[in-house]
Amino acid sequence: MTPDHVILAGQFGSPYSLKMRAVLRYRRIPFRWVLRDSKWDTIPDVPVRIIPVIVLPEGADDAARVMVDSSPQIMRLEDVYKGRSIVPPEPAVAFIDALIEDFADEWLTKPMYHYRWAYEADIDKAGKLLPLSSDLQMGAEEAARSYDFITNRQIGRRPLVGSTEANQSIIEDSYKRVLDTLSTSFDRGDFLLGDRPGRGDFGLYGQLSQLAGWDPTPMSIASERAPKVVNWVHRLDDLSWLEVPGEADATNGWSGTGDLGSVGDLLVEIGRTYAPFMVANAQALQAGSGEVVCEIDGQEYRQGAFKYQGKCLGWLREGYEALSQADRISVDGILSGTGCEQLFA
Ligand SMILES: N[C@@H](CCC(=O)N[C@@H](CS)C(=O)NCC(=O)O)C(=O)O
Repeated sequence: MTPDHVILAGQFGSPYSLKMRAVLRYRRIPFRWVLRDSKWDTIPDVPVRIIPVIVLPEGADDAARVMVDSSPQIMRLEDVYKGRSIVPPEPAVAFIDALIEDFADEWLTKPMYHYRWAYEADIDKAGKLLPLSSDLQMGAEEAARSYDFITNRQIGRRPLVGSTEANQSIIEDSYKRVLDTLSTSFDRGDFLLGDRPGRGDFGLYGQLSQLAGWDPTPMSIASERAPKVVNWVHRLDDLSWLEVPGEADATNGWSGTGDLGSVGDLLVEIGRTYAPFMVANAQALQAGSGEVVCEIDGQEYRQGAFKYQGKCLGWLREGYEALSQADRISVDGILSGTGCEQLFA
């Protein structure tokens, strides 16, 4: 069957799936959501079995019609579909946006995974709910088997993303600071980089859809500490209603490079956590060492080296190198004093 629209195969408990669903809705790209691994899932095979999967319509010009990994999916959709872009036209602003997106995808996912698989109530909810996406008619015995399978597997994977007792306060404190800095941003405006959402907004939304909207422990922290963030998450889920000016419009809705004050604190958080981690991870990969050890917030942080995150930093560095000299000077000015400089040193 050849779809004449995009297919997005994902699940409700998957931050990256909801991120991509929000992007498609906001961009008004016709798509069909398919519950991955359910009886309705007949999408073609993918080389790496992760979610979400995007299947582009026939005629979308090459072999890579079936894709995983949300950031490349976003950029592919930008190529194929015009209008309501989520990439700011000014290269320096677009660069900062891409950095925020990567922070959300590669760092904020640590609190997301950690809270879900470290706390009793969260484990229990996830163990009961996640398996039902594949089969609502699942019987009690199979549900119990699936509960054991998924909770054991996911808890066993905690160290892979750094969710250990030793790292616990680093990860949890970072989540709380993200809630605080976003609350302050929403005192001033609706989105991070102007009057319209960018890649960074959607990256944050993906992880926060779970943290602030699904998993009991981080959800209660969010409603206590950051009600504006909870409301923002509800908004981001479907922004198809939001009218935005066209790209060619001089008042296109995006902040300029001189006007990024509202993300200053977030960049400091990125420089405090994600930056030392990503740099140490790249060094560990290069040295062929299995372990990342770095200092975050004056404490030692350890986890296994992660190949995909090495690639992510490589892409960011390529983006940095590709900036014109004038744009690089603007980016350097924005990042100066945030701790993010070390990513491109
Ligand atoms: N970098 C990917 C990450 C996607 C990902 O890690 N998906 C997870 C679930 S949210 C997954 O499918 N894991 C496979 C598994 O748990 O077996 C993206 O940006 O979409």
